[in-house]
Amino acid sequence: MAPKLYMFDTSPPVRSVLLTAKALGVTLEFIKINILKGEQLTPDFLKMNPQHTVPTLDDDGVIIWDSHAINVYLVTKYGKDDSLYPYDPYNRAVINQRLHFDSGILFPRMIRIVMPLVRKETNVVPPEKAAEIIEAYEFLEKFLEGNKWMAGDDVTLADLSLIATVTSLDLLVPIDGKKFPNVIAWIRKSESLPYYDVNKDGLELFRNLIQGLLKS
Ligand SMILES: N[C@@H](CCC(=O)N[C@@H](CS)C(=O)NCC(=O)O)C(=O)O
Repeated sequence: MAPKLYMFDTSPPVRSVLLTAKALGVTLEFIKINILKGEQLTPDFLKMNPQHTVPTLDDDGVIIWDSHAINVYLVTKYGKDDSLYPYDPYNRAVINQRLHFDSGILFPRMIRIVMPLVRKETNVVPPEKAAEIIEAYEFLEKFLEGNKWMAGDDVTLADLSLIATVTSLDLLVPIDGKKFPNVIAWIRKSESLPYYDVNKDGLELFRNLIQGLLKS
């Protein structure tokens, strides 16, 4: 039985799981939850995931949430090798640092911009919140110095998590190619990955959502 993924297409963490599953060749059954309509707040969903977030994975009764935890689980359980999350302690530590950066810094900074827009409390990206994103781009630019990918010479989970967030952030706080050439080059390289297409549809929906919420 294919693992079930509770998902919402525009969500960057959901798209990182789509990328990981496709990279691994794992087929998922998709169960769409419209978080804009509060469908993640039903008693049944809360019983499964009290944090009421997508993505949430149900693999034959094993419930996992948080995209980073799901991605590590998918590689560990279904990966033919460890290339997306190598066992080497140093390499894995670098990947973990990038995953925690995505989870603890980048995504929360994005949500602090997106939620007031979705709640229609504002129709702009406030300069102080944009500055936090620019600072995060500076970190990413440094991560890529001397590296082909986010955590070294090969594509890893660090890339598959961060690309979904960064391509979404670019729609809120455009990435200046002159200041951040490494980040732009990494995005272009990621776009040529054979499984990148699964980031595209949700990203377009996110673009439409954001364009409808920002003052034109
Ligand atoms: N760190 C989590 C973040 C998940 C998250 O906050 N997802 C958002 C959508 S992008 C969500 O489900 N929001 C609905 C809610 O919090 O009720 C992950 O990586 O999965």
